[in-house]
Amino acid sequence: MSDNCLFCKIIAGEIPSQKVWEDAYCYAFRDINPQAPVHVLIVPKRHVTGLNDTGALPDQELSACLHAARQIAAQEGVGESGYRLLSNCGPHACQSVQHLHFHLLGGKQLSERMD
Ligand code: DGP
Repeated sequence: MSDNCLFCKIIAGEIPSQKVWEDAYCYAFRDINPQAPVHVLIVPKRHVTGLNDTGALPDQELSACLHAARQIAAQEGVGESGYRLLSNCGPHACQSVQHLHFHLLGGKQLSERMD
């Protein structure tokens, strides 16, 4: 856990969240500002700042987030209709929380554009 990290506090239960998934390595909860009918944030429990910092995350813990995404998509009913999984890294991508997280978006037709 990193002091003053919002997502570490959410994982620890110090800040409330709408949990949708938890396993040994990752935690997932609904985004406070949803951009789609399904908008879930999937975060590793270990604090790493973002995609540039995944060298500090054991492979098993990184892959756990991806396996969780597949299962959350099914749980949320978008596994077949489709969903997008993305992670913003750095200022040009508008990363606002410095704890690695994956946005899982679905439940509507998403734009073909990625920007
Ligand atoms: P990003 O911009 O990629 O760093 O995404 C951060 C996301 O975190 C953003 O979509 C809003 C969400 N968020 C920020 N603060 C909170 C919070 O306190 N609770 C929840 N559930 N989501 C939050």
